[in-house]
Amino acid sequence: MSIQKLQNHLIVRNEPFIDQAENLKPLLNEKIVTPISMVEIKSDKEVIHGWKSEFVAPASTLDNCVYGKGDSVILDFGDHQVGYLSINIRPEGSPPDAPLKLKLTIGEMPVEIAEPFENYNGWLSSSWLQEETIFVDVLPAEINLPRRYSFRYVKFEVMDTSPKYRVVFENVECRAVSSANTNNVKIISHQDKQLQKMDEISIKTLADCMQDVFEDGPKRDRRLWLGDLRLQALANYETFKNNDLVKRCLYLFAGVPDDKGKVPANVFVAPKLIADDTYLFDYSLFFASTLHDYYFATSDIQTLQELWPTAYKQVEIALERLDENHILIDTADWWSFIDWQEGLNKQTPSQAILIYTMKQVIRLAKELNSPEKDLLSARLEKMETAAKTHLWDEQQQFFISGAERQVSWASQIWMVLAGVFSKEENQKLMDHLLKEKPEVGIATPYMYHHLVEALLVSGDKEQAKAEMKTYWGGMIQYGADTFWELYDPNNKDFSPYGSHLINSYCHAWSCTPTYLIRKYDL
Ligand code: RAM
Repeated sequence: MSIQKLQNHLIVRNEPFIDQAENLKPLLNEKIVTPISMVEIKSDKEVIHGWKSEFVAPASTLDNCVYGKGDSVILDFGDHQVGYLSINIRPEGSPPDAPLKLKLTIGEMPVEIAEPFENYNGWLSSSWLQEETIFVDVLPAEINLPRRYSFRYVKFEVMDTSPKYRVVFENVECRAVSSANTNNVKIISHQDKQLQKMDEISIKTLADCMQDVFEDGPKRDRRLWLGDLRLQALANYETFKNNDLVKRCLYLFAGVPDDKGKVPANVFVAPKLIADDTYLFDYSLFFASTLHDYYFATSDIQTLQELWPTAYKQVEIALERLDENHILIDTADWWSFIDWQEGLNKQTPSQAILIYTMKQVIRLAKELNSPEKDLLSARLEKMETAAKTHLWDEQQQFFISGAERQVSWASQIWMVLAGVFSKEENQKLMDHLLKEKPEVGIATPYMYHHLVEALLVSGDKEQAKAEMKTYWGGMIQYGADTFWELYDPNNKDFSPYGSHLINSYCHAWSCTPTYLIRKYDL
């Protein structure tokens, strides 16, 4: 995998939109959380990554423990937290005649505590791995760590005190933060306990990702990605209903298009709003899709009117990639995300996403009574026919993608969601997919979400539930407190980044079971 790095990246800032986003900045709710126990991390081949935590003592006994050079303790907060850590440290013995050197390792999963970060060799920056080494000159001390962490476990390792004193840790606390409106969530009590649990964990996942913006992962990348936003917004309408946060995020993207009008795949919000120099064909289109969903969830016509030109522009730019047959041109140098699946050809799933988005944009154009609706409908018809003519392999009964005529799960799933076939034909295609299981499969919960939704729109509720139970249910079985960025039931160490240490274990695009359960009444 390579990364996009653009030179001469021109951004046309829309200050009124940026101000609008600023006005919608949420207040963060705070909650003080304390650890529940001291644990050990033990090797166990049966569990995910080969590490599990084991209870040692209640956390209330921590202030009876004295730690000297080479000693360590691991605290378990009992659940996933996003927030700021503070600790009181008291010396014991002679007056402290040297600074305390303390190392902290902070992890969402036992593996992050057990495997040394020095051994990390993935291609994303190791600076995402959560650790600190602090030197404390004066004791006793109250330490307030400046960074926000995403974690369940914290390890304290005393690197050195002096031969004359040791230390005691007291009042370890996390000031947990989230902008989620928990009061708005309707409690459901599902007869199926597994679905009930899935719903709860999804909601927790979404809440922990809801900060100043909808972050993709509070551990990594801690930023607003369009593909993640679209799914978070859908889950949000069914739960927290923090609709202004969706609106804020839409204005953030609309505030920093490039000189052609294209919105970036993700933005940074500090030190000020900055568009990343990463553009993804599908993610830019999802601006329009997210606006569509927002409008139909809120009826906020004013926002629709203001953001319509930005949404329409994304479709216009996407349409420029069509060849004379109304099929997307597939070149080696274009970027569409779709999934982290190795070797996945993006042409057909991207064509499907364009069709999917155009249908939503046409719906919006009708709401606005905009003249573009007829033009869009005409283009859409041609693209759908083209997909059935050039991308459908009658013999294999599958959509193919790219010059290699690749049959992937992503192509079938997105074509079903795009609705190019009738419901019955879609059902047949999904059955065929699940039976034949083409080799180019699914790598992320993001694509799994689309698999489940494709089953639901083609009318197979039971199969949809079964897939959710093996997939998100699998994460629960391995002790997930929040749903993960990556999970491959057949390769538990999977990471597209070269190491599972850097994976995020509370990730936006994995929060959708609550949407699927509530929206489709599962
Ligand atoms: C990864 C993250 C993020 C996603 C992008 C495309 O960096 O998982 O959530 O949207 O990929």
